[in-house]
Amino acid sequence: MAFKKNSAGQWVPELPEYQLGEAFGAGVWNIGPGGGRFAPAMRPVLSLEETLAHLKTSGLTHVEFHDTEAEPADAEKIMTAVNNAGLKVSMCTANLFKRGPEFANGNFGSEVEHSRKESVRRTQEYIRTGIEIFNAGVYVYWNSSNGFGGPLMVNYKDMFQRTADGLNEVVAWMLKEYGPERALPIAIEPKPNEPVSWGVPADCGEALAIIGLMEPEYQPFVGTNLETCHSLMAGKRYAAELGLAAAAGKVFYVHLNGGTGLKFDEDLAFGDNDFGVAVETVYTLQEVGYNGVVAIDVQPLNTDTPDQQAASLGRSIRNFKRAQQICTERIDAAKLQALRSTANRAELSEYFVSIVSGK
Ligand SMILES: [Mn+2]
Repeated sequence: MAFKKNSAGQWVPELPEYQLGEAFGAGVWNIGPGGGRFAPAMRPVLSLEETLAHLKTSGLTHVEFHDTEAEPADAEKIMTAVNNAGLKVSMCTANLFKRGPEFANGNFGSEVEHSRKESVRRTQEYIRTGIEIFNAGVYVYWNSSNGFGGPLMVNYKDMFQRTADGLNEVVAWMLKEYGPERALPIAIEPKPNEPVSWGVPADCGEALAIIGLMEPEYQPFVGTNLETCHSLMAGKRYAAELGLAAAAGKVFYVHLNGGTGLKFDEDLAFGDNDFGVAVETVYTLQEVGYNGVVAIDVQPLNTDTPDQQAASLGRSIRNFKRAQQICTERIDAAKLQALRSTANRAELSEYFVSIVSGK
């Protein structure tokens, strides 16, 4: 994983190329005991080896880490366990939200200088780990605490520019240390709220706008990691968000899951709640030519038992493959495009439901 120059002389990421549906990734945080403010813990805490074994048997090929779960100092030992489990690291990400009190003020865009500096330092440290030890495919910057909580709590103009400047600083350092040939693609994962009331960037458009505020020479090294549930929370249609990122050449990675509307980050299994959305998502990934790892960011259900640690992940993969089979067997691309080009919305709706229902 790194960057190469295209025919126009621009740096573009060399994403790992798989057949869509061949490589699936998930975080070590996607299984575990559960529990929280409103739910009891239902499952035992697993060792790293047990976690990796569950991921492998559930159909995952790749694993993801926060620096809080896989500290840079432990990374070599953890990589041995990953190799032993027959997995690869597709993504790593620094925790810029819960790691310490400095991140309660936000991260790259914070008004507090110490928070900004720590964000850059932690990000650089984990990009180094991703390149030198994990051989990761992508580094994700989830906005998390970046944003604001209420009226005039930040200078809005400065907050957006500072977020871009933090990314500038990270990319400048990365290129100096490793050069474009070894640089780790950085994917911004937007989310409109939770943990902060107003997350920045909130959606794909804001993520692309922040990339547009970066120094032109650094922009090619930053793209997006769009998540289904985050898009829903922002009132957006996930597949359309994917289309926007693809039009800008910025689909560096994806996080699939499910939700039920303008609510909280439910992280439901992909396809469980709205299978039509799953079919649309898989078809859109095909249309935009996504060939990277399909990463799934879902949580177990509150009632899942100890032997169902990874049930949501396994079901997400099966739902993805079900949707993929439907796309292959039932969608006639030429017919779909003909209906689109005549703007026949009645026939388009009839066609889509017949595809999903098989009737
Ligand atoms: Mn989520």
